[in-house]
Amino acid sequence: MWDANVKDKKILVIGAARSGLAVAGFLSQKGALVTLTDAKPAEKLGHALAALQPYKIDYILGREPDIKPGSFDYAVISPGIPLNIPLAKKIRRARIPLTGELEVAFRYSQSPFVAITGTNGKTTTTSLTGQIFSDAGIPVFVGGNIGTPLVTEMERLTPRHVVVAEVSSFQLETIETFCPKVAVILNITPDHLDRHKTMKGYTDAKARIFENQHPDDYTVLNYDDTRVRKLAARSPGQVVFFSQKTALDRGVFVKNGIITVKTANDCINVVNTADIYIKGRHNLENSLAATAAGFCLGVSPQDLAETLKSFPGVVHRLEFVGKMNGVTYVNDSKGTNPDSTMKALEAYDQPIILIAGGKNKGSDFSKMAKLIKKKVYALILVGEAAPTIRDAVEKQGFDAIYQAADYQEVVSTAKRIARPGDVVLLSPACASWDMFTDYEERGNLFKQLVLGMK
Ligand code: UMA
Repeated sequence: MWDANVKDKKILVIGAARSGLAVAGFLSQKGALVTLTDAKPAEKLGHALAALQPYKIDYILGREPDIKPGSFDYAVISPGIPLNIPLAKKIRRARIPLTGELEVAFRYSQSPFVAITGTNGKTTTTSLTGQIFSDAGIPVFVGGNIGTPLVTEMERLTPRHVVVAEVSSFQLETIETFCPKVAVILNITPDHLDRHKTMKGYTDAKARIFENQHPDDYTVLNYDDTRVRKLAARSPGQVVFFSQKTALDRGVFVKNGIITVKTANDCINVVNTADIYIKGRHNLENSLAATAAGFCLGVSPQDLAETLKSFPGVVHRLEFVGKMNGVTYVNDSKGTNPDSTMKALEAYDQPIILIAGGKNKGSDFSKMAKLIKKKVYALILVGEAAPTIRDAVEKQGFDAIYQAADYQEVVSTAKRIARPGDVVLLSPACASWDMFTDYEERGNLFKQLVLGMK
């Protein structure tokens, strides 16, 4: 069991990137004796470690630390590192408690958490929910899987703040007491099966978001997603469903084109769906979830409506990059699984030139291939998963396929084949880790190359 007083405790932090660097600095500042380890040697970590110069930290880089019972009091593992690596196994065998930065942040927080998970839409819903609180005059901190580690900010925040945290299945795997006031699950479709192995494993990891809740906490669940709906029975909190399709007895739903909140005593119209700034079916799902989260914590229907009408969306998610020679370029680098890419394809009526490929996470591309056959004019493949996606689309009789070696070639090919009126859509259906540090680096390079064409 993690003790918040870490003075003189020996703590091993595993992974020296965003999450690990933040937690190492934080714990060192609290008087812990921190050892930071990473599989990469120092020279491959570049300037990353410079941020930790003010702290007294031991480094074990490019090799594994020796683990014996008692070598460390605790270990904190970064979310991207699978829990079945030999080092993690040794830590468990030595009975050293192993946790993650999300749990550490929660232990030091005085603020209620709104935690948002799901396969797709997490980032948009997290940003939108943060905006809802901020516009309503409630001090808010937005972080987590969205890219900003939570731990460093926790002690600055007061009980009046709300922490809106995007949480991933990876982060949830290492929680212990994490208990959000509001837990949101948007949807669950196949993703990260290379790590979780089965849909059951993946769903169970997501369901951990509400496992420590109490009866006065809220679990916001998507009624339209059967897998998510079924989780209601497992939640110790008050379940609040949201739905695009069904007028619920209680919950948040669309009726006659209006987002409606129905409670035991009231039925409130929040906003006409046509007036919501971010468009598309998937964004309506995100808007319903954010409305439910805001409503649970007392945001008024008027304030909810104002934000829904003005929130412009997030970068790397169906982000308009520019229009050149009549061709629209869209960056959806955050489309890192087939379901997400299918949602992006559904958002356009024009002919699409789709850029896909990257690191495959064990996904099945057959359903996406059917939609590609229906909606895509040309497919540009790049990265490790290119042959697998090619196989899937060829099985559907689709052959307008171009192969690119890198993103320079991706963009030059798109430019060469695009016709006025086409949409060039980067929505890779894969992680970026075969060629980039993360999807942001991939999206930024794409935007830079596209804008460089001007
Ligand atoms: N490493 C080892 N040993 C290993 C494997 C990796 O030491 O066996 C080291 C690497 O050399 C590297 C570090 O671990 O230095 C990487 O750790 P990390 O992958 O956890 O990356 P961080 O930069 O710390 O980012 C993590 C999240 N990354 C992942 O979950 C993969 C970020 O989510 C998150 O924003 C950040 O913490 C802050 O909370 C990114 C993500 O892609 C956006 N998330 C996945 C997704 O959204 O699909 C889950």
